[in-house]
Amino acid sequence: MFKKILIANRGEIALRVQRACREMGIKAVMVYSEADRDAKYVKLADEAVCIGPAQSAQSYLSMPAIISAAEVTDAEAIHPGYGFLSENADFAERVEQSGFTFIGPTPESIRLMGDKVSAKQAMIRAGVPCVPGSEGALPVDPVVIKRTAKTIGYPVIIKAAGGGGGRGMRVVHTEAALLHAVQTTKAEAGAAFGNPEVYMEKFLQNPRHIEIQIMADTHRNAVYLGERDCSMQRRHQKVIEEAPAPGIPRRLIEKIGERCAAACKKIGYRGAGTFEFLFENGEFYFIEMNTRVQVEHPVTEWITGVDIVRTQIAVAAGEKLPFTQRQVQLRGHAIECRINAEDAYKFTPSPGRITTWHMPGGPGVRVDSHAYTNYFVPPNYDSMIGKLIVHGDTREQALARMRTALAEAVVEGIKTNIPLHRELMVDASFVAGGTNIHYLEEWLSQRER
Ligand code: MV4
Repeated sequence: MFKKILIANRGEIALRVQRACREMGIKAVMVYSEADRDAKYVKLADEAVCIGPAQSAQSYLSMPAIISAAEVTDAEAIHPGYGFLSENADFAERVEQSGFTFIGPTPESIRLMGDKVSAKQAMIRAGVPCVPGSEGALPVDPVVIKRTAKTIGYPVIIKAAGGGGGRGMRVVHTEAALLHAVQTTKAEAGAAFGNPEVYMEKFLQNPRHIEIQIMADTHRNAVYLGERDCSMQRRHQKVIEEAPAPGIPRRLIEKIGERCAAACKKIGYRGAGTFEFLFENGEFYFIEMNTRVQVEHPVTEWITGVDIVRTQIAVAAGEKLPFTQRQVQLRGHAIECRINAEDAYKFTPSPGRITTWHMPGGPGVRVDSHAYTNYFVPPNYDSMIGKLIVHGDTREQALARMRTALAEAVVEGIKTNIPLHRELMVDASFVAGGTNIHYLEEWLSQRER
């Protein structure tokens, strides 16, 4: 096992990885920007290295700064967390070329999945069901583009190969609007991602966003850890996640989960990964794969009993997965509310000094956060400052525990979205379960009037 790991991230996930290291008897090196210098999780680390100014581009996104920090501290491996460099194949490659272990998949896997056209082709070959669409990237011939759309049937969606997570896409309802939409999306994709390639899919109007968590080792083992429902989102930012997904028959999850695990074996995937699906009319359609640990991993940890971050570290060190598919049994229901430093209804960021941070506890309550009373939320990064996760034997019990936990939570000095969560936990449709990806935005727009 590693003796020392460098954590190339900040905030709650940096603390989460640090906790896994401590539990495993591994020394944790924290890198930090000038904006994070005084944070407690930095002081808590075995060693800490300043890697630059507050701007991410010059600190958490600086490959030379991070690799130098690993060299001077003699770390053996680098955990990238989520965001920042976590899905950057060039970074993974430079980490390994510098003699460190990248705690994640190979650069080849990251590259394969980072290009949404090659990811989809790999999944089709591996037997994972995908949204009907173009075979690979769209050609230049307008006749072929129009024929492809006609075959798929309108509405269609044009997506950038280099996009993902909601960036670089355009819905097209009529043939009259098609060619212009393709041209515009190509131009934007070229400018934003350095890759003008686009592809076409049938546009699904009211799907749910269901994702499958997988873990794979370097000994040809891959298992799925159930699913998460991440449909409660606004502008491609998830707000609430839960596991299992309400109302989806177990046999459907098992079928798609087995396909995902088989695909991992086929492409030689290692580490943690997430297959994103749209779910509509009882069918799963693959859209993208994330090659990192995700924000919402705790809901899966709770219903499976698997420590995902610990397992990431173990498989990166060459260990076999410590569980088989049969040993993964789901228990109860977990819900996560993301706590953001923002106005609960206007969504404007609210950085600044937290004067009171009082978090709930008790049975079935977990708080993953680096925040505390007197912590200063810097204005330079994502507004998420923590996650409140609950578990119950049933979804009803989990909901009751979340309501109680949210009632106990007190954050003063900055605005947070806790009031929004309190309202959503008693909303009839959310309580009923199974709302689609548009529900939260529709709910918010009706709330105004
Ligand atoms: C789609 C879609 C409908 N049909 N693809 C948005 C994020 C990116 N991961 C894929 N996205 C979508 N792809 C087809 N063929 C609708 C979305 C989408 C969405 C997906 C998941 C969660 C929230 C979303 C919000 C708007 C649109």
